Amino acid sequence: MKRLFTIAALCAICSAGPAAADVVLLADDFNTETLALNYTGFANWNVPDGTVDVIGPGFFDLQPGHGRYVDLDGSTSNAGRLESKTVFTLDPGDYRLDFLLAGSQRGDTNTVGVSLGSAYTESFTLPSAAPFALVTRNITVAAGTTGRLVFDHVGGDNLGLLLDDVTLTQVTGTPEPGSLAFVAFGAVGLVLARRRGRV
Ligand SMILES: [Ca+2]
Ligand SMILES: [Ca+2]
Repeated sequence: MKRLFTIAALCAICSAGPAAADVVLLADDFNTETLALNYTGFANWNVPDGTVDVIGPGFFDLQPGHGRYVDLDGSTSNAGRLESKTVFTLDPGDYRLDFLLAGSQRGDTNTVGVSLGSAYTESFTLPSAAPFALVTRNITVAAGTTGRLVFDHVGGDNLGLLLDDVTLTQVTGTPEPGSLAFVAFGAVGLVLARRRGRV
């Protein structure tokens, strides 16, 4: 009978509503944007300075296999500033920024400044041949602030770093329901094993 109660308790844990999980504040693979030079029609981004290009299959596809993506130095000899339309409210806590960045693939070394309000700023310099590689940064916000996510490319020779798959996540630190169930399973298994040992 006791075992039935234990199993019932376990099932209650398994079927409990989902715990608060990480919150995706922005996720963009650029695949629904239009292939175009000096593009400004982004769903999630403004280009308040310089220009950027959206390239991909059939249109200057410098890194095949990633759908559409952004050349951060467009075609007006004035490198672009790609700025999230959203001004994020950053409460104290942990955040994670992920994006793919590649070299220009056209023979030059390039630099982009990446920032999230006053919470984070970093400069990336990549050689021409660097393929798309994932950049992940864990950002801890100590005092609440607000800000846009910005990719601000340096220079202006129409050959820029390539950007794709940008994701900004608020990390809640709350365990996923699956991991809770896993812990519960372990505990119940231990209890049952001990009981069997006594019998
Ligand atoms: Ca893409
Ligand atoms: Ca360049």
